[in-house]
Amino acid sequence: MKLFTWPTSPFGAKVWAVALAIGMDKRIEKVSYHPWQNDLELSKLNPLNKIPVLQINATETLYDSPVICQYLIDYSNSDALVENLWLNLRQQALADGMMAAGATARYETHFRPAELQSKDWIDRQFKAINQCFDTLNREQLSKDITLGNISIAIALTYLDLRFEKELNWRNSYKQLADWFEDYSQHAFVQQAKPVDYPLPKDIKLLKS
Ligand SMILES: N[C@@H](CCC(=O)N[C@@H](CS)C(=O)NCC(=O)O)C(=O)O
Repeated sequence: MKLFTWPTSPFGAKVWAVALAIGMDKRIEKVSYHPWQNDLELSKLNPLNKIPVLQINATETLYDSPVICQYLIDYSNSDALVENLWLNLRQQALADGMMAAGATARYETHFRPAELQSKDWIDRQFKAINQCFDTLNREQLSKDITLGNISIAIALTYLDLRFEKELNWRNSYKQLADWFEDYSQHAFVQQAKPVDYPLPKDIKLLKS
């Protein structure tokens, strides 16, 4: 199997963290692929032009990240990760939403021409992220290795990578900060978390 992803992608990192947690990493070859690369390879795999994509064989691919995670969990009989299914799916959805809001804010400042950027739009993303911090801070997050917890931990690593200063969340959400301090020590979080990486040279940014 091949996983098309990029080192900064939070969604790809979540999939990789799940793979590491359940020992599926050994079966997967990671392929670095940036979604803004200027060729057609990705759109053949995923018409949405997004990563991550899991190529299972010569003819079948899977997207998006919740589908890939569920496939890996089923494939390896790792049902314990989603024992409380609806809790895990909701937590994954919340974490994915935080990643999406973070990526949207990032795209606004890094891929959009300066004259088209909107501070209101970025503030709207940060507002949603802060509401999620608040919700998670009030939940009693467990220490278990679950899809929900892995997703939340990876979302927090991504927001730290991109917006640690702007969000400055730890003092306001102490219970969540303590949980993350502990949970992020897992090797699957440390090894999978998104890391900064230069853009490929052939990338075409948006023009006004
Ligand atoms: N819902 C998708 C989101 C994937 C996603 O937004 N990936 C980003 C990279 S982190 C991407 O490929 N963006 C390219 C684009 O939006 O055109 C998932 O969970 O896989």
